[in-house]
Formats: sequence, C-alpha cells, structure tokens
Amino acid sequence: MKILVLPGDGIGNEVTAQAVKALRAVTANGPGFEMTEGLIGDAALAVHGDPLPEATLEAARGADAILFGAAGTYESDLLPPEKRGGHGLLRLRKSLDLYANYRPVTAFPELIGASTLRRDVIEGVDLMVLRELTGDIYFGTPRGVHRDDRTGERVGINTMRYTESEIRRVGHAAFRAARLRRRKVCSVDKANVLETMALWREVMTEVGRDYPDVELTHLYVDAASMHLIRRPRDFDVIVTGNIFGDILSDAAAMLTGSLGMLPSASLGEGGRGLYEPVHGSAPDIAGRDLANPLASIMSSALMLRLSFGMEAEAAAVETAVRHVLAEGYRTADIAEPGSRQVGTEEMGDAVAAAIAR
Ligand code: GGG
Repeated sequence: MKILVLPGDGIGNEVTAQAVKALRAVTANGPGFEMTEGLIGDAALAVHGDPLPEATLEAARGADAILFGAAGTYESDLLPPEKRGGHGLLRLRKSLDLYANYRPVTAFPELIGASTLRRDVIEGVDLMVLRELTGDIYFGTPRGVHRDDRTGERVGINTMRYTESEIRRVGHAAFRAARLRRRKVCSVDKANVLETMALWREVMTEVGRDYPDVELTHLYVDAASMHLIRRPRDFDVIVTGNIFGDILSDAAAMLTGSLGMLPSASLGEGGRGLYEPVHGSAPDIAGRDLANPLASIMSSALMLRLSFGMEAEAAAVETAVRHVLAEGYRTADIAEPGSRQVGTEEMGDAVAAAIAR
C-alpha cells in the first residue's frame, strides 16, 4: 500500500503532516503504509524549475494513493501558467485522468454555531459536490493572452470545452454515488447561455435514463448558488463542471462553518486516487500553526475507504474527528466563545490520540 505524500505549498505542509499522523495512528497495529514524499507546486518550481517535475509524476503513477496538501502562492499565481505552483496540481489531475472530484459537505452538529447561517437552514446538511476535474475552461483551447491584430489591444482567452464522453463519464459517477446516498442528482449548468453547458444538460438527461431509481433535476449555476444557501438540505449529489464545482463547493463550505472542513477525493477509472483538502495554500496564515487540519485528516479517511477498502479504519478517523469536536477542540476558523482554541499541531495530536483510544 504505497502512498505518495505531496504537501505542496503554504499550509499544505502543516495540514498534510496531521493527516499522516492520523494514518499512522489508525494503522499502528497493522502493516502500515509505505509513504514517500515528493515535491509539487512552488516548492518544486524552486528546486526543479517545474511545478510538476517528471520525478513527481512518475512517483504518482507508481503509487496506490496520493495525499496532497495545497499548491500555489500569490507570487507564482502572477507568473506564466507553466511557472504557477497551482498549475502543477492541475497537470497532476489531468495526467492521471482523475476526472471525478468528490467533495462531501457535512454540517457537523458541534459546529452549527461556527456557521454564519441560521441553525434551521444548515442542521442536517449532508450533500456531495461532484466536480468534473479534467475539462472545462480550465483546460480548453485556444487559451492565452494575445494582441488583437486590428485594435492592438491585449485579449485574454479561455475556452469552455467538454466532449460528450467527458460529460457522460462524470454523469455516471454522479448517479452511482447517488445510489449509495439519497438517490437524488442535481446537475448544475448554464445551459441557457453557454453551448458547452447545453450539451452538458442534454448528456446528463440521457445518462439519467439509465438510472430510473434516481431523481434528476437541473439548475442553472446562478439559481443553484442561491438554493444552496437557501435550502441546502434538499441537495444530495450536485454534479457540475470544473469551474462551477470549484466555486459552488467553496460556497457550500460555509454551510459547515469553514473551508477548513471540506475533504475531497479525486478518482478516475483505476483504483488510484488523489486526496486533498478543498482549501488552497493560504499563504497569509502559512507557518503560523493556525490552519485547520481536519479537511486533510478527513481526506485521509476517504483514502482509506476508497483506495484501500479500509472501511473500519476510515470510520475510526471520522469518529475521532467527531470526538475532538465534541470535546471542544477548535482551530481559529471554527472557534466560538467558550471553545478550546488550538493550533494545527495540537488538533492533529488530539485526533491521533482519539484514534488510539
Ligand atoms: N488543495 C487544493 C488546492 O491546492 N487548491 C489550489 C488550486 O490551485 N486549486 C485549483 C483548483 O482546484 O481549481
């Protein structure tokens, strides 16, 4: 059971270290994992001049699962794409064809007060954003900044592109996921304006016919963002494209109290998965022991379940997270008056200790 650990940049380092602690704690009495570490993002750019060096990609191809932290910094975001730390992550997802990004959104009862939303709106929220991860405006060509021949003005271009088969495969992933949940899929698009999204809706409707036991609804992304905040409990699986999924899941994170509470799993056709917190590298709080490691720790639980079939161990990690929340441990992003505010490291230690109990 080979795990490649890619902490990346910023708080990626701190949170991934806590997830590794959880993995070690939960397998303390077993054979454990073979864990190796690699470079990605700005950290790799600094050493290899490339945010996704060949050695990292090779190691990823040879691993059973990848535990990823975060990539990119404010500085490299302004460089050409091939020099941006965050681009290393996009290339990794694309190279491994990890097209289905599962982002569970769970409102923990202990954290209801940490959300700015009303209790009666968020209580019991349990939904899954399934973000397509290898297509869309993120990868479509033509792209770039060009000089317009006629006006001499610079023009920025991105192309929203999906093939039918790309939509179909993530559609099937959504319906399969819904069958393990409450059998509802909401497909989010902008079919009234964008041709790519008109195709998206058409193909999702076709896929839906294979799953008569699952309810399929469609929403435009603008309406979906409103309903996500207004009536989040009505959603089960939300399937959408790369860019809309990126935006909607950050909004959905606020239902849980913090972006620091959203884990994710990215899967393709093989068993190999990439597991990462939904949040980015947060350079403003990096290295200050302030980051919430729970999204990363819960991502490791998804890894145990989905890549290694270790359901009992996955549940043990998730139960440990619930225990520490019930005991009042809170990082700054989810702190409330009267709670026990701790740093990244102490939160990771508390979860590891709860696993060992
Ligand atoms: N752990 C997620 C992360 O590092 N995000 C930074 C990033 O560049 N994300 C691009 C994206 O997911 O669209």
